[in-house]
Amino acid sequence: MTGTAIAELRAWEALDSRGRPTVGAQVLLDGGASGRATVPSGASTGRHEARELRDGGTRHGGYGVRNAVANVTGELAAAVRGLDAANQAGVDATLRAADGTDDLGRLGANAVLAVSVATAVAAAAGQGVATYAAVSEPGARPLLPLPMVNIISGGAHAGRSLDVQDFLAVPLAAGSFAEAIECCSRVRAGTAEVLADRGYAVALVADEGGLGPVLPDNRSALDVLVAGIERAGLQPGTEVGIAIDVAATQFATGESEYTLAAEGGRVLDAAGLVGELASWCESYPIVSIEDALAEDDWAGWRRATEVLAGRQLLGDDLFVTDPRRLERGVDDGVANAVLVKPNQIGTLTDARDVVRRAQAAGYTTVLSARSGETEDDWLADLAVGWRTGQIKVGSTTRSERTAKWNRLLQLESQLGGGADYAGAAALHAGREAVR
Ligand code: 2PG
Ligand code: MG
Repeated sequence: MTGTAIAELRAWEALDSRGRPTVGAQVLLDGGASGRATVPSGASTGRHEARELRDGGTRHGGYGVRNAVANVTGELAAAVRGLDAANQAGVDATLRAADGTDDLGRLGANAVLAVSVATAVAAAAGQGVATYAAVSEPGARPLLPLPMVNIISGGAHAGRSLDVQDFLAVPLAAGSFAEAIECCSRVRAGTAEVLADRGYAVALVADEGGLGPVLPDNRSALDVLVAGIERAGLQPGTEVGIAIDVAATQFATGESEYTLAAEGGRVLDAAGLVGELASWCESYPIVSIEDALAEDDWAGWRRATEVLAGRQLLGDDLFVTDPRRLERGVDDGVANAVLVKPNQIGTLTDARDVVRRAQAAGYTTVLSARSGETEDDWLADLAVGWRTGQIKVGSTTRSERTAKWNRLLQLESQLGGGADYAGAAALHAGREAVR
């Protein structure tokens, strides 16, 4: 009896923020402590992501997760019962072995991740420490991340009203996480005012709480965001930068061919798309570009890395939190930053490994929620404990988004001088080392 040995697993079908089923799991330890977790789900998913198990059929339009739930209480429980929850790597390796497939598609990446996260939460409870502390390296200082906050949404999160999926605010001048969130909240309010003045509807929000106006083209969204920053009384470029998630996989219409449906079906090759992005960078204070090219357009990505250098070039669908794809990127000099989504790879140990490898290679790291989320806040603890430096969880509205911001606000307030705030330096951290 260690007190942190896994005694029992429970699981249930929960709902995510899109109203679709997701897996909830609870890990109970022999000492009486327990931890629970619900897992997120993406909409603009990459082809190389770990595979969620969905039931199919008519229940919940085929999105049910009863089989994944049964796998938690069945095969996965049998595999991890008796293991020490405080040995996350040991539990995660056992979960992976129990599934036996590369993409965790047999028992479901949703089932595996729910157990992996609930194990971390339970281990923290069993040791009487907060989750951020339990997941951090011994002696490492907690680091509050620089947030990038969704202001305007397009793509798969907003009925494809725009081709680019996310237009985000990056608070460059804030001295604390609380100041950073206040700044972004003001930008969102300012942008909503600008849109309302111009006759756009702002009452309905997109999947991640961002505004989802049907604007004439992608540049107009950048114009509106700059106007929103100014309306908030802030200076674009010095106080607030812009990040975009192009999510180009979503509008790739061939190998290295991209069709901007929201711009009258304009077709671009990789060089054309990179040129378009470069021209946006000349007109707007863009500090970070995610998924500039599609997930398998390595040649286009190489070009983007050269042409758009000087900015954070963030791989999401490109790397899918997979150490092997990251390795290829580092070897080929592709991108300079990694978006880290635990459910893309399926276990906390693998996701954390990607953070470590990225940072060792001089790549910056942005921990990210999914467009389908729950009110759970474990992601905030991972950002602080793992010292990712940056976080992206959507906008400052909708409770599944504010749950994460609120946990970070709580941690900053409680930790006081016992934690650092990453600030805008996180956009460049480590990169100088490899230049
Ligand atoms: C992304 C995410 C989060 P989804 O593309 O970065 O914004 O979206 O979860 O739908 O993949
Ligand atoms: Mg993305």
